[in-house]
Amino acid sequence: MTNEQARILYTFRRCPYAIRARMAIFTAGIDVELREVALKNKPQDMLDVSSKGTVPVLCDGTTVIDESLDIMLWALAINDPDHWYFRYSEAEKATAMQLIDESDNDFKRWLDKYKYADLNPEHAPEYYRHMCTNFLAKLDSRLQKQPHLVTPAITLADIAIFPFVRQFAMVDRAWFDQCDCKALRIWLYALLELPVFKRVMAK
Ligand SMILES: N[C@@H](CCC(=O)N[C@@H](CS)C(=O)NCC(=O)O)C(=O)O
Repeated sequence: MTNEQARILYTFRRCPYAIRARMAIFTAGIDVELREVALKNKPQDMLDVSSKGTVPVLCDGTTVIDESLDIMLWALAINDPDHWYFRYSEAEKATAMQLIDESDNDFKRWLDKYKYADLNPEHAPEYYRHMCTNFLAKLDSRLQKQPHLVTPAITLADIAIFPFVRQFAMVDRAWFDQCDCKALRIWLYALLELPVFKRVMAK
């Protein structure tokens, strides 16, 4: 994409994928025109550029990026002032990508079941919550050793994963606030205070 072309980001404010993409775009200082999408009534111009019909989608008329992690990497390749990605060693990069992959796939599947436990009556909500905690305990044990997931400072992995942990916490905040994952709680609540997160979530 060239800097001269108008960029559009199709987004949905509460979508964790869109949140992480927007945080990277905002941190990189890239101008985009935000188009808030109703997921039940997706605009045809968005479907014309990306037929899979998920948000976020970034496009500039010629190039389309319709995976949130790719949007983050694209933005940080342009400008990474807080060193979220380009200071990773090869080993850290591999760790980050493995954690994000686990979050986006296995954890996200259980999270959806936990969030919508009433639509998944084969098991009790506590079962789905327990399945989510397998991944959360792994994060917590990393966070007991250092304040962020891959390095002591915030990096891509933290930003890519915390919007999903936020969703988990929101299902039953009272349970989350007293669960064993204390380091995870401290990490999440600190990230929720980030100015870039507040900026992205502002109406
Ligand atoms: N792998 C995609 C997943 C994006 C995704 O699933 N977004 C949800 C909203 S949070 C969506 O658009 N779902 C389509 C729908 O609900 O119709 C990404 O990382 O961008």
